[in-house]
Amino acid sequence: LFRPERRNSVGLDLTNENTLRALGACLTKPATPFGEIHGVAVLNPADRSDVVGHIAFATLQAREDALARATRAALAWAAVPATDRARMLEMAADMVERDMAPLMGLIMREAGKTLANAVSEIREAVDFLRYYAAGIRAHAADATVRPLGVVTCISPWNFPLAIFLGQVSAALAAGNAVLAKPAEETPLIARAAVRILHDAGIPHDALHFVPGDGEAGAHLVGDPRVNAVLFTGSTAVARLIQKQLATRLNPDGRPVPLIAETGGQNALIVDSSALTEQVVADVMSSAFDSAGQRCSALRVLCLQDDCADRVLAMLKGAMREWRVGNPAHPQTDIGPVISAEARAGILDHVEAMRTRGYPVFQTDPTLECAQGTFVAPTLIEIDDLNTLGQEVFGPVLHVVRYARDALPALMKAINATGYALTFGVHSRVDHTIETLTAKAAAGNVYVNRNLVGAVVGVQPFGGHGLSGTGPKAGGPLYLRRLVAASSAIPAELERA
Ligand code: TXE
Repeated sequence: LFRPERRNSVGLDLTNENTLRALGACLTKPATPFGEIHGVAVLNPADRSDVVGHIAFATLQAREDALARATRAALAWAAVPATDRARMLEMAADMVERDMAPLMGLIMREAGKTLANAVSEIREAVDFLRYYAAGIRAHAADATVRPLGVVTCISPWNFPLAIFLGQVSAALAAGNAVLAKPAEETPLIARAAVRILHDAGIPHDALHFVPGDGEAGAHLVGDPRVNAVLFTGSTAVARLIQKQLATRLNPDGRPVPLIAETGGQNALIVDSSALTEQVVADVMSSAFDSAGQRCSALRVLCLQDDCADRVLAMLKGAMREWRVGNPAHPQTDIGPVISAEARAGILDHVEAMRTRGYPVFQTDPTLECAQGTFVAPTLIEIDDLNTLGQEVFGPVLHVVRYARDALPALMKAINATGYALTFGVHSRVDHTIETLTAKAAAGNVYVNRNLVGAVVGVQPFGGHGLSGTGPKAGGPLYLRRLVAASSAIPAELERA
């Protein structure tokens, strides 16, 4: 019940020999790494001896060239009819689907994702491409929809294909020239995505691949030729970007738009009427899937005191069942965290909490984990949400018990973290569900199910406060923020 392969919806039959053979070919360590041997080596987080490929970071001069060329190309790209832009993005979606197996292998090796996670990420990427293509096609006849100019896209490593392509495809669909800076941890999958977009017809001058670190990101944000920034990553960097853009105006007189999607201290409230098995299955996937490296992931599980022992006993059993290990093994449930630094930060937090006297429960990783940056699923019992502090981006779940009459105070404390991304409630009492969901500040609220991210076109995703700013990804307002004159987009979409 609690293991993902028994309930995954990716449609891959892991008992089918042909499927496994095709996957095996993608995951085997090749004799020579992916791409040319030039630049910095990118290592597989599950096995640091596996060099996935090399990347040459863009120099200052290369970034300046990209800025100049994108600025010159912006007008020409804006003049390409929206239907043609849409067609190119749809062709790219077809190509991503065609290249699913090698892309999957690359995501698994570069980002340490499991098979199920890699497949669902590719599906999400394809959905983003088609969704924004359809979005701009719907306004193709409207000449008042004018692009902004040059858009910088800065993406993270935790969805190295889906978030990267989501940002880039939206900016391109809206007719903007794009500077795409992927996370330094996952540049190879981004490079593969950019090649696909170029092969699908997007001109090289309209889409520039600019790999680099935070300094490169700051350069691409700070340049006055940049007319909008799309960012997903940490709250701290989002703040820096906000400051950089604070005093700038676009030629249309409006502030330079920033769409930022950052982290969360996402909570789930479980009352004693909830179905324990369902709660545990949802908690497992919300807190530990992708090794907890999702902005939507569950961080704080709030259990009503009279059901807490029952839920915790079953939860610990489920945690023991999940296999932590190399994603190349099809039975693996949890892969590594992205880097040694990330692992050290997560373990420091766990040790600090242990030292402060909070009970810690942790499962044992398998032996193969010695090769990579793994963290076993961890549960920390706390007594107060004030002890939480900053988001811990890994498979670490905090648990707090509450008494029924303390529910309003608990909801207040959840909102008071300042983050507002996802929130969930598990209950079979309508009144409880209605009261809590009405009070939750979170951008995305879930009832009797797991906490997840975007379902493109169905469940737009995003938060506010410390969790981000701007319209939700995969929703109708996202494109609107990327054009200068947006009055053409119907008001009913604004309210959607
Ligand atoms: O993020 P950074 P990191 C959170 C999570 C994680 C923490 C740190 O809590 O532990 O952030 O992760 C680029 N100007 N999330 O260090 O530094 C950087 O190169 C412009 C949540 O990876 O924010 C990368 O491309 N850009 C999360 C991107 O920003 C800058 C996903 C993200 O890096 C920059 C990832 C600067 N000054 C981390 N500094 C989510 N919301 O899902 C860095 N970058």
